[in-house]
Amino acid sequence: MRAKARAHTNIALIKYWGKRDEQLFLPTNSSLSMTLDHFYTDTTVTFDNDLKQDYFNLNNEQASEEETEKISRFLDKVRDLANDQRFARVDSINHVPTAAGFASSASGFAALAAAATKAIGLDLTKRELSQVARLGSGSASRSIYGGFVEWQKGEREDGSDCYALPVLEQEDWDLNVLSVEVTTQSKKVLSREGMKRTVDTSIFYDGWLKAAREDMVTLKQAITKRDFTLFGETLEANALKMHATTLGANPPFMYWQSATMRVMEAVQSLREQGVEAYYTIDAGPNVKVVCQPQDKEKTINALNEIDVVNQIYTCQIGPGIRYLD
Ligand code: 2P0
Repeated sequence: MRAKARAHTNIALIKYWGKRDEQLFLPTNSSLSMTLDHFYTDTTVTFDNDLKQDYFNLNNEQASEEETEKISRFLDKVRDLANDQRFARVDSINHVPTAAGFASSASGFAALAAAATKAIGLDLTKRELSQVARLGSGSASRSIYGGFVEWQKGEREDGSDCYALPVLEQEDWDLNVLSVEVTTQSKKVLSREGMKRTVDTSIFYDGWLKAAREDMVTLKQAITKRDFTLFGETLEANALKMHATTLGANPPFMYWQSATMRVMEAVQSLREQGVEAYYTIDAGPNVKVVCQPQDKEKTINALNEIDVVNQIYTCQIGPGIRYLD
Protein backbone atom coordinates (compact mmCIF):
# COMPACT_ATOMS: atom_id res chain seq x y z
CA MET A 1 0.00 0.00 0.00
CA ARG A 2 3.01 2.28 -0.51
CA ALA A 3 4.41 3.81 -3.71
CA LYS A 4 6.83 6.59 -4.62
CA ALA A 5 6.86 8.55 -7.88
CA ARG A 6 8.75 11.44 -9.49
CA ALA A 7 7.16 13.91 -11.92
CA HIS A 8 8.68 16.93 -13.65
CA THR A 9 7.13 20.33 -14.30
CA ASN A 10 6.21 21.42 -17.80
CA ILE A 11 6.05 24.70 -19.67
CA ALA A 12 3.15 25.25 -22.05
CA LEU A 13 3.97 26.46 -25.57
CA ILE A 14 0.30 26.54 -26.55
CA LYS A 15 -1.28 27.70 -23.31
CA TYR A 16 -4.16 26.14 -21.40
CA TRP A 17 -6.26 29.18 -20.64
CA GLY A 18 -9.81 28.49 -19.54
CA LYS A 19 -12.10 25.69 -18.39
CA ARG A 20 -15.41 24.54 -19.81
CA ASP A 21 -16.02 22.41 -16.68
CA GLU A 22 -14.46 23.48 -13.40
CA GLN A 23 -15.27 20.28 -11.48
CA LEU A 24 -13.78 17.91 -14.06
CA PHE A 25 -11.00 20.32 -15.14
CA LEU A 26 -12.06 20.20 -18.78
CA PRO A 27 -10.31 22.92 -20.80
CA THR A 28 -11.77 25.14 -23.51
CA ASN A 29 -8.73 24.61 -25.73
CA SER A 30 -6.07 21.96 -26.32
CA SER A 31 -2.55 22.82 -25.11
CA LEU A 32 0.99 21.64 -25.84
CA SER A 33 3.96 21.64 -23.49
CA MET A 34 7.57 20.61 -22.98
CA THR A 35 8.44 18.71 -19.82
CA LEU A 36 11.48 20.22 -18.05
CA ASP A 37 14.28 18.19 -16.46
CA HIS A 38 15.37 20.68 -13.79
CA PHE A 39 12.22 21.01 -11.67
CA TYR A 40 10.42 18.00 -10.20
CA THR A 41 8.46 16.61 -7.25
CA ASP A 42 9.07 13.29 -5.44
CA THR A 43 6.00 11.96 -3.64
CA THR A 44 5.45 8.89 -1.46
CA VAL A 45 1.91 7.78 -0.65
CA THR A 46 1.11 5.16 2.00
CA PHE A 47 -2.48 4.01 2.58
CA ASP A 48 -2.88 2.74 6.12
CA ASN A 49 -5.82 1.03 7.89
CA ASP A 50 -4.85 2.65 11.19
CA LEU A 51 -5.03 6.29 10.03
CA LYS A 52 -8.08 8.35 11.03
CA GLN A 53 -7.35 11.12 8.52
CA ASP A 54 -4.92 12.03 5.72
CA TYR A 55 -1.51 13.47 6.60
CA PHE A 56 0.55 15.62 4.25
CA ASN A 57 4.22 16.45 4.76
CA LEU A 58 5.72 18.93 2.31
CA ASN A 59 9.51 19.33 2.24
CA ASN A 60 9.78 17.44 5.57
CA GLU A 61 7.32 19.69 7.40
CA GLN A 62 3.66 19.20 8.19
CA ALA A 63 1.70 21.10 5.54
CA SER A 64 -0.98 23.66 6.42
CA GLU A 65 -4.61 22.63 6.94
CA GLU A 66 -5.55 24.27 3.65
CA GLU A 67 -2.86 22.40 1.68
CA THR A 68 -3.75 19.10 3.37
CA GLU A 69 -7.42 19.60 2.50
CA LYS A 70 -6.53 20.12 -1.17
CA ILE A 71 -4.56 16.86 -1.18
CA SER A 72 -7.38 15.07 0.68
CA ARG A 73 -9.97 16.19 -1.88
CA PHE A 74 -7.78 14.75 -4.61
CA LEU A 75 -7.23 11.49 -2.69
CA ASP A 76 -11.03 11.18 -2.33
CA LYS A 77 -11.24 10.87 -6.11
CA VAL A 78 -8.56 8.15 -6.11
CA ARG A 79 -10.34 6.33 -3.23
CA ASP A 80 -13.63 6.44 -5.13
CA LEU A 81 -11.97 5.03 -8.26
CA ALA A 82 -10.46 2.15 -6.26
CA ASN A 83 -13.51 1.71 -4.04
CA ASP A 84 -11.19 1.78 -1.01
CA GLN A 85 -11.75 4.43 1.67
CA ARG A 86 -8.49 4.10 3.63
CA PHE A 87 -6.66 7.29 4.62
CA ALA A 88 -3.11 8.01 3.51
CA ARG A 89 0.17 9.58 4.53
CA VAL A 90 1.66 11.73 1.76
CA ASP A 91 5.31 12.84 1.79
CA SER A 92 6.38 15.26 -0.94
CA ILE A 93 9.70 16.87 -1.67
CA ASN A 94 9.38 19.72 -4.13
CA HIS A 95 12.45 20.45 -6.24
CA VAL A 96 10.70 23.49 -7.71
CA PRO A 97 11.53 27.05 -6.60
CA THR A 98 7.91 27.89 -5.77
CA ALA A 99 8.95 31.04 -3.94
CA ALA A 100 10.28 32.26 -7.27
CA GLY A 101 6.87 31.92 -8.86
CA PHE A 102 7.47 28.64 -10.65
CA ALA A 103 4.34 26.53 -10.56
CA SER A 104 4.59 23.22 -8.70
CA SER A 105 0.99 22.13 -9.26
CA ALA A 106 1.84 20.26 -12.49
CA SER A 107 4.67 18.16 -11.05
CA GLY A 108 2.95 17.97 -7.66
CA PHE A 109 -0.35 16.50 -8.84
CA ALA A 110 1.31 14.29 -11.49
CA ALA A 111 3.58 12.71 -8.84
CA LEU A 112 0.69 12.41 -6.38
CA ALA A 113 -1.59 10.82 -8.99
CA ALA A 114 1.09 8.28 -9.95
CA ALA A 115 2.04 7.36 -6.37
CA ALA A 116 -1.51 7.30 -4.98
CA THR A 117 -3.06 5.21 -7.77
CA LYS A 118 -0.21 2.67 -7.57
CA ALA A 119 -0.28 2.53 -3.76
CA ILE A 120 -4.01 1.86 -3.73
CA GLY A 121 -3.63 -0.96 -6.25
CA LEU A 122 -5.00 0.61 -9.44
CA ASP A 123 -3.19 -0.45 -12.59
CA LEU A 124 -3.68 2.51 -14.95
CA THR A 125 -2.39 3.27 -18.42
CA LYS A 126 -0.54 6.57 -18.83
CA ARG A 127 -3.58 7.97 -20.61
CA GLU A 128 -5.79 7.09 -17.64
CA LEU A 129 -3.17 8.45 -15.26
CA SER A 130 -3.15 11.77 -17.13
CA GLN A 131 -6.93 11.93 -16.62
CA VAL A 132 -6.56 11.34 -12.88
CA ALA A 133 -3.75 13.93 -12.59
CA ARG A 134 -5.99 16.40 -14.46
CA LEU A 135 -8.48 16.24 -11.57
CA GLY A 136 -5.82 17.83 -9.32
CA SER A 137 -4.63 20.50 -11.74
CA GLY A 138 -5.12 20.78 -15.48
CA SER A 139 -1.45 21.21 -16.38
CA ALA A 140 -0.57 18.08 -14.33
CA SER A 141 -2.16 15.92 -17.04
CA ARG A 142 0.75 16.87 -19.34
CA SER A 143 3.50 16.04 -16.81
CA ILE A 144 2.77 12.29 -17.06
CA TYR A 145 4.81 12.23 -20.28
CA GLY A 146 8.31 13.48 -21.07
CA GLY A 147 9.32 15.45 -24.16
CA PHE A 148 6.61 17.33 -26.06
CA VAL A 149 3.07 16.64 -24.90
CA GLU A 150 -0.39 17.59 -26.12
CA TRP A 151 -3.34 17.76 -23.74
CA GLN A 152 -6.35 17.33 -25.99
CA LYS A 153 -9.42 19.10 -24.82
CA GLY A 154 -11.89 16.44 -25.93
CA GLU A 155 -15.55 16.98 -26.76
CA ARG A 156 -17.43 14.81 -24.28
CA GLU A 157 -19.01 16.16 -21.12
CA ASP A 158 -17.71 13.33 -18.92
CA GLY A 159 -14.04 14.03 -19.80
CA SER A 160 -13.47 10.52 -21.16
CA ASP A 161 -11.74 11.92 -24.28
CA CYS A 162 -9.81 14.63 -22.40
CA TYR A 163 -6.24 13.45 -21.75
CA ALA A 164 -2.58 14.03 -22.61
CA LEU A 165 -0.69 12.34 -25.44
CA PRO A 166 3.04 12.25 -26.28
CA VAL A 167 3.94 14.27 -29.40
CA LEU A 168 7.75 13.84 -29.52
CA GLU A 169 10.09 12.02 -27.15
CA GLN A 170 12.59 13.83 -24.94
CA GLU A 171 15.66 12.62 -26.86
CA ASP A 172 14.30 13.54 -30.31
CA TRP A 173 14.98 17.28 -30.18
CA ASP A 174 17.69 18.91 -28.08
CA LEU A 175 16.52 22.34 -26.88
CA ASN A 176 17.18 24.51 -23.85
CA VAL A 177 14.73 26.41 -21.71
CA LEU A 178 16.16 29.20 -19.57
CA SER A 179 13.88 29.98 -16.64
CA VAL A 180 14.44 33.65 -15.91
CA GLU A 181 13.44 34.77 -12.42
CA VAL A 182 12.74 38.50 -12.10
CA THR A 183 10.77 38.41 -8.86
CA THR A 184 9.96 36.08 -5.98
CA GLN A 185 6.71 37.90 -5.07
CA SER A 186 3.55 35.82 -5.33
CA LYS A 187 1.13 36.89 -8.04
CA LYS A 188 -1.97 38.94 -7.32
CA VAL A 189 -4.36 37.00 -9.57
CA LEU A 190 -3.97 33.21 -9.25
CA SER A 191 -4.06 31.40 -12.57
CA ARG A 192 -7.26 29.54 -11.69
CA GLU A 193 -9.02 32.83 -10.94
CA GLY A 194 -7.37 34.59 -13.89
CA MET A 195 -8.52 32.04 -16.42
CA LYS A 196 -12.05 32.07 -15.03
CA ARG A 197 -12.30 35.85 -15.18
CA THR A 198 -11.01 35.78 -18.74
CA VAL A 199 -13.47 33.10 -19.91
CA ASP A 200 -16.36 34.95 -18.24
CA THR A 201 -15.57 38.51 -19.29
CA SER A 202 -12.76 39.01 -21.81
CA ILE A 203 -13.86 40.59 -25.06
CA PHE A 204 -10.83 38.88 -26.68
CA TYR A 205 -11.70 35.35 -25.57
CA ASP A 206 -13.29 34.15 -28.85
CA GLY A 207 -10.21 35.37 -30.71
CA TRP A 208 -8.01 33.42 -28.29
CA LEU A 209 -9.91 30.17 -28.92
CA LYS A 210 -9.57 30.54 -32.69
CA ALA A 211 -5.87 31.41 -32.42
CA ALA A 212 -5.11 28.53 -30.04
CA ARG A 213 -6.60 26.05 -32.54
CA GLU A 214 -4.55 27.47 -35.42
CA ASP A 215 -1.33 27.76 -33.38
CA MET A 216 -1.65 24.11 -32.36
CA VAL A 217 -1.63 22.98 -36.00
CA THR A 218 1.37 25.21 -36.83
CA LEU A 219 3.37 24.23 -33.75
CA LYS A 220 2.89 20.52 -34.36
CA GLN A 221 4.11 20.99 -37.94
CA ALA A 222 7.17 22.89 -36.63
CA ILE A 223 7.93 20.08 -34.16
CA THR A 224 7.58 17.37 -36.81
CA LYS A 225 9.95 19.26 -39.13
CA ARG A 226 12.24 20.40 -36.24
CA ASP A 227 11.77 23.90 -37.70
CA PHE A 228 13.05 25.98 -34.80
CA THR A 229 12.17 29.36 -36.33
CA LEU A 230 8.54 28.43 -36.93
CA PHE A 231 8.46 26.73 -33.52
CA GLY A 232 9.80 29.80 -31.71
CA GLU A 233 7.67 32.34 -33.57
CA THR A 234 4.52 30.30 -32.90
CA LEU A 235 5.10 29.71 -29.18
CA GLU A 236 6.02 33.35 -28.53
CA ALA A 237 2.97 34.64 -30.40
CA ASN A 238 0.72 32.20 -28.54
CA ALA A 239 1.92 33.46 -25.15
CA LEU A 240 1.31 37.08 -26.23
CA LYS A 241 -2.23 36.23 -27.31
CA MET A 242 -2.97 34.52 -23.98
CA HIS A 243 -1.77 37.59 -22.11
CA ALA A 244 -3.77 39.87 -24.40
CA THR A 245 -6.98 38.21 -23.15
CA THR A 246 -6.28 39.46 -19.62
CA LEU A 247 -6.29 43.07 -20.87
CA GLY A 248 -9.77 42.58 -22.31
CA ALA A 249 -11.19 41.11 -19.09
CA ASN A 250 -13.41 42.93 -16.60
CA PRO A 251 -11.78 44.05 -14.39
CA PRO A 252 -8.66 43.93 -16.57
CA PHE A 253 -5.40 42.59 -15.18
CA MET A 254 -1.88 41.75 -16.34
CA TYR A 255 0.82 39.37 -15.17
CA TRP A 256 3.78 41.31 -16.57
CA GLN A 257 5.97 43.70 -14.63
CA SER A 258 8.42 46.16 -16.11
CA ALA A 259 11.17 43.57 -15.46
CA THR A 260 9.21 41.06 -17.56
CA MET A 261 9.29 43.48 -20.49
CA ARG A 262 13.02 44.08 -20.06
CA VAL A 263 13.59 40.35 -20.61
CA MET A 264 11.23 40.30 -23.61
CA GLU A 265 13.11 43.24 -25.17
CA ALA A 266 16.46 41.53 -24.58
CA VAL A 267 15.25 38.40 -26.37
CA GLN A 268 14.04 40.51 -29.30
CA SER A 269 17.36 42.26 -29.50
CA LEU A 270 19.23 38.91 -29.41
CA ARG A 271 17.26 37.90 -32.48
CA GLU A 272 18.20 41.13 -34.23
CA GLN A 273 21.82 40.09 -33.64
CA GLY A 274 21.19 36.68 -35.20
CA VAL A 275 20.78 34.64 -31.99
CA GLU A 276 17.55 32.67 -32.23
CA ALA A 277 15.81 32.80 -28.86
CA TYR A 278 12.10 33.08 -28.10
CA TYR A 279 10.17 33.71 -24.90
CA THR A 280 7.03 32.44 -23.27
CA ILE A 281 5.34 33.66 -20.08
CA ASP A 282 2.88 31.87 -17.80
CA ALA A 283 0.41 33.39 -15.35
CA GLY A 284 3.14 35.39 -13.58
CA PRO A 285 5.96 37.86 -14.26
CA ASN A 286 8.83 35.39 -14.80
CA VAL A 287 9.95 34.51 -18.32
CA LYS A 288 11.06 31.26 -19.97
CA VAL A 289 13.41 31.61 -22.92
CA VAL A 290 13.71 28.79 -25.45
CA CYS A 291 16.87 28.38 -27.56
CA GLN A 292 19.02 25.78 -29.28
CA PRO A 293 22.14 24.40 -27.50
CA GLN A 294 24.53 26.32 -29.81
CA ASP A 295 22.97 29.63 -28.68
CA LYS A 296 22.68 28.82 -24.98
CA GLU A 297 25.84 30.59 -23.74
CA LYS A 298 25.20 33.79 -25.73
CA THR A 299 21.59 33.87 -24.54
CA ILE A 300 22.50 33.33 -20.89
CA ASN A 301 25.20 36.02 -21.10
CA ALA A 302 22.77 38.55 -22.58
CA LEU A 303 20.11 37.78 -19.96
CA ASN A 304 22.66 38.02 -17.15
CA GLU A 305 23.42 41.59 -18.22
CA ILE A 306 19.87 42.72 -17.35
CA ASP A 307 20.00 44.23 -13.87
CA VAL A 308 16.45 43.14 -12.92
CA VAL A 309 17.21 39.44 -13.49
CA ASN A 310 17.65 37.62 -10.15
CA GLN A 311 18.51 34.16 -11.36
CA ILE A 312 18.54 31.97 -14.45
CA TYR A 313 17.84 28.22 -14.26
CA THR A 314 19.04 26.24 -17.26
CA CYS A 315 16.72 23.39 -18.25
CA GLN A 316 16.65 20.71 -20.89
CA ILE A 317 13.69 18.69 -22.02
CA GLY A 318 12.77 16.23 -19.28
CA PRO A 319 11.28 12.77 -18.78
CA GLY A 320 7.81 11.62 -17.86
CA ILE A 321 6.76 10.16 -14.51
CA ARG A 322 8.68 7.29 -13.02
CA TYR A 323 8.26 5.13 -9.98
CA LEU A 324 11.06 5.15 -7.44
CA ASP A 325 12.21 2.47 -4.92
C1 2P0 B 1 -0.50 26.27 -18.86
N1 2P0 B 1 -1.20 27.74 -17.00
O1 2P0 B 1 -0.90 25.76 -19.93
C2 2P0 B 1 -1.22 27.52 -18.41
C3 2P0 B 1 -0.63 28.75 -19.01
C4 2P0 B 1 -0.85 29.08 -16.67
C5 2P0 B 1 -0.69 29.80 -17.94
O2 2P0 B 1 -1.88 25.69 -16.50
O3 2P0 B 1 -6.90 25.45 -12.30
O4 2P0 B 1 -2.41 25.35 -12.24
O5 2P0 B 1 -5.15 23.83 -11.49
O6 2P0 B 1 -6.18 23.55 -13.74
O7 2P0 B 1 -2.89 24.06 -14.36
C6 2P0 B 1 -1.75 27.12 -14.71
O8 2P0 B 1 -2.95 26.62 -14.31
O9 2P0 B 1 -4.70 25.48 -13.31
C7 2P0 B 1 -1.62 26.81 -16.12
P1 2P0 B 1 -5.79 24.53 -12.68
P2 2P0 B 1 -3.15 25.25 -13.51
O10 2P0 B 1 0.47 25.80 -18.23
